[in-house]
Amino acid sequence: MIRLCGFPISNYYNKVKLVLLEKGIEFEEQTVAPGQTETVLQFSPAGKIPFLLTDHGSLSESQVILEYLEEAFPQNPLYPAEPFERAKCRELIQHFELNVELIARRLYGEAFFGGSVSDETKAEVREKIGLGIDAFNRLAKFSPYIAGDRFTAADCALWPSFGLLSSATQRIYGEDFLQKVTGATDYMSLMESRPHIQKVAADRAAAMSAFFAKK
Ligand SMILES: N[C@@H](CCC(=O)N[C@@H](CS)C(=O)NCC(=O)O)C(=O)O
Repeated sequence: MIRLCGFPISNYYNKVKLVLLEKGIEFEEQTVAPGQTETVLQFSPAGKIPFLLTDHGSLSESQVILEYLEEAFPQNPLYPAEPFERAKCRELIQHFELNVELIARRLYGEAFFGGSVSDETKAEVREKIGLGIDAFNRLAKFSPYIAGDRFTAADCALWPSFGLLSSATQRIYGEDFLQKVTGATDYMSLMESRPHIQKVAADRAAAMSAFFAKK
């Protein structure tokens, strides 16, 4: 049995959850908050979520989990069959996560969690996200999916981050940086018509209401 641990407000959690749903893998969800506690560290050595519990042991890092799921459960493949196309699909994920999502994440403390971010950081992040999005625009196809005419792991990985990029930049800069991603508006509408995206979005909305009600 596969158990997905973490919480549904996390884009990386939702990335793995979408893959599990799209591939039709049976799984359970367990709410676990990230943290430097032995309860988490024994399964996820940096204290981050998501992590996976499998019959063979635990696995951390969402992209590693995606690769594992694709190999262990070949049904409903989420990567192209041809090696170069597979690599291009991974290239999209890596570019966006490293050069946009990880940079935008520096805003999340102020955008979502009541913290504050310095003006210097905001200016630096604005510039770097701009460069990251320019790079991503050179690669992304949106025809109609991120990697081309098939729904792939790139859609599972990046759709959850697109929403966060959009809300965080609107809150911090009063400007929606997702609009700078060419084709993103039509893409988001297309994604919303998919049942598993709808499920992940509904679970995320419920988790967010519960999370912010507690604060
Ligand atoms: N590279 C990791 C990133 C996971 C990550 O940053 N998760 C966040 C939640 S979205 C977290 O656990 N943050 C707590 C922390 O950084 O200590 C992955 O892909 O799984």
